[in-house]
Amino acid sequence: MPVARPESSDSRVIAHIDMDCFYVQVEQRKQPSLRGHPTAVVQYNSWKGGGLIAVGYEARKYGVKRSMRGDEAKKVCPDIQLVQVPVARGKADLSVYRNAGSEVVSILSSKGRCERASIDEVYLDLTEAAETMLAENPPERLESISEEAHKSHVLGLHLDEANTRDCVKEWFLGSNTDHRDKLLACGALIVAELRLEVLKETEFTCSAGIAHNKMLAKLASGMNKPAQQTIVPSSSVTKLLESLPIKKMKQLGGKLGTSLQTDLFVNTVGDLLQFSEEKLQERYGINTGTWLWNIARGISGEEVVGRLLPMSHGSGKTFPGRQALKTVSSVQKWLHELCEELNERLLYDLEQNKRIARTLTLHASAYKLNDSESLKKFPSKSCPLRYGITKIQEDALNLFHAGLREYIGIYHVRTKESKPHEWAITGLSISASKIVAIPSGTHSITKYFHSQPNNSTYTNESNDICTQDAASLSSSGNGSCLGLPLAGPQIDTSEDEAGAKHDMPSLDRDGDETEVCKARFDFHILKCLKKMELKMMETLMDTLFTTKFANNHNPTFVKMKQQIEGLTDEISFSCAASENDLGSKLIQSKMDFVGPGLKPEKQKRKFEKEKGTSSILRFFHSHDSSSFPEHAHVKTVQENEASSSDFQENQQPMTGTTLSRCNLGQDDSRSDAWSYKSDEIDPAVLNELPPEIQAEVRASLQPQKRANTAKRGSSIVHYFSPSTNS
Ligand code: DCP
Repeated sequence: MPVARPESSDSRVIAHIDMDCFYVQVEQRKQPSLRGHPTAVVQYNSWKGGGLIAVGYEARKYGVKRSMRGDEAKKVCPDIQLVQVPVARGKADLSVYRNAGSEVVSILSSKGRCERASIDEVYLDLTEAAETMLAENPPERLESISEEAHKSHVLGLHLDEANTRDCVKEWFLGSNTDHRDKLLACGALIVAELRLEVLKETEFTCSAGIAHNKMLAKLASGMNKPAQQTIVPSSSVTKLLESLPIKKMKQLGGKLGTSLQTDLFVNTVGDLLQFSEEKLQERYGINTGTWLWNIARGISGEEVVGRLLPMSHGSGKTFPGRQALKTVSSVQKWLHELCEELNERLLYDLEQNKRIARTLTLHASAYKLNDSESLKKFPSKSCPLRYGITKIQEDALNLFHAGLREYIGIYHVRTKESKPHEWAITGLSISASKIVAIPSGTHSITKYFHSQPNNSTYTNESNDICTQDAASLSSSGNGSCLGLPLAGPQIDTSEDEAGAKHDMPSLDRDGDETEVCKARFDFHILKCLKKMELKMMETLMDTLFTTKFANNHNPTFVKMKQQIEGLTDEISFSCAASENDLGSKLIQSKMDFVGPGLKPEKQKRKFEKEKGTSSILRFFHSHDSSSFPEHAHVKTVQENEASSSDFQENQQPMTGTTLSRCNLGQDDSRSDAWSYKSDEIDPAVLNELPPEIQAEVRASLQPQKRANTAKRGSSIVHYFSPSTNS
């Protein structure tokens, strides 16, 4: 099967720049007395001198390695200076390194498309700059090359030991080299200059690889460190890959590399040459097979993506050994800390770069005690990101609960405090992704919102939290308006790509923004409740079809089917209408719900609740229990109890018609027809619901735990139930 294959005669000029022992250099710049001394940076945890995370080159000469602990490093190098990584909120604070990396990026990005690949690595596409140099000022016309370029390593060059410098100079200036080599030579001259500039401006040294693609450039940048650069002419590629251990290749360090070693007896990248593309595709799939075939030949079409800023922000912490977290309250405490850091970075990004993140994700690692399934991974959970520290903390905790429910099963969670050692969390991280720029040319968020349709319909209300300047939100602030409202900003990366510095967003403190924020918030809630309704209608329909009376000759079945279809249409229509008419319609509906004497928060909740449930309520209003077929009945509390011995607490008898057991089934086994799985529901929808509702919906939608679910008194059922809709 043909797959687009990148040109093997690639003429791009790509550089990979990697900072040398980066954290150590940052610490040495902070404390110049450390310069020239063997130095390492250790994690804040001081057990056995702390784990080494960066080792300076002077210390490496003594055999100090990153895997060592401080005490061990002291043994092999008694003079070593161990510097602790900065700590904030009880965890490593990497902001000083991150900011130092940004300094470097802003220098490197001056010469071509720049991709920040990690905290201390950058790819540059220098093709245009190299072509221009070759056209206007080719190396062969130069009389000499810079000292830094002179020190370059040119792979495949047959160096005469005595005249290495002459050989390199000849390669750069020689007029007989091929066109692609000349382009690389231009690229290498540019990179040498850039590295010197980085040194001058930041005091950091870096190493570089210059090649015709990212893969080769990355390989080369690590070959001669520190403070050197390596060039990969295309004629040297076969030899380079011939002896390169397969696991050293990017993306082959894991399972795929192991499979190549054990299944195909491939030990070096060059060994892959013996396999046809078809054979590799057969074994590893079309794309991977072709990718392997290409890398064996040094071919890679991967582009340098113009990106100076990180694609996501994250804050995490590990809790090894006895530090593992075993209670929800300890998890909550740490989540609060992690969220505070994340929040600071989000606000900084907003201020500095006018960017907003849209997705919040929680990752955790965990283990279960006394459980044969303990290899099960703790599921990662995401939801739309709402700005404001309290919102982020609240959402993070909800995500954790959602993950925990899935990880150990909902009923165990319910009894969590009575069985504190059932699970243990060994790592927690919270990240913000899907980061987009507020459109360029928009100098303030207010103006951005003003430019959205219908903004003129919003009225002023100056005492809302949303009137806070986003730029001035502190870590304890409540910028809840900023996340939800930003529906669909157009991404414009032109400013970023050019490396231009953004103005600080200057938010006007006028009430319009408040109203826009609120209206969009309400719209968002409405939309997600509508989506819930649609899902529930689907479920009702599915359930209806599983009943005994599900045939088109049964008038009850036909009537109910029509009603569900009617309601579904109505919901769909109202969804579309509200989407098309965000603004006055929403504000008006909201105002309609505002009752005298209610506090704004309560008013909002009331509004959200009533708006979201109306159709479903109507459905249940129109179907009291007597309208169901005779054999459709509610399972009794006693029956439920018989099947729920593991759930003893927080239970109340189930009363009345419940949504979680909408009881269209005709006997006990059929009443299990409610088989909706929580993972079939768009998590984005669930996660946007008020937390108490989310919990109940998730609980209600666990098919295997149905019996237990039905017994809870304060359930989603009651929320939607006509009798408890207050
Ligand atoms: N780092 C870390 N934990 C790790 C690996 C790295 O905290 N397990 C940090 C410290 C490093 C920085 O990331 O300084 C960059 O990592 P590199 O792997 O690029 O290594 P160095 O820059 O330290 O050294 P080198 O010169 O070999 O690239």
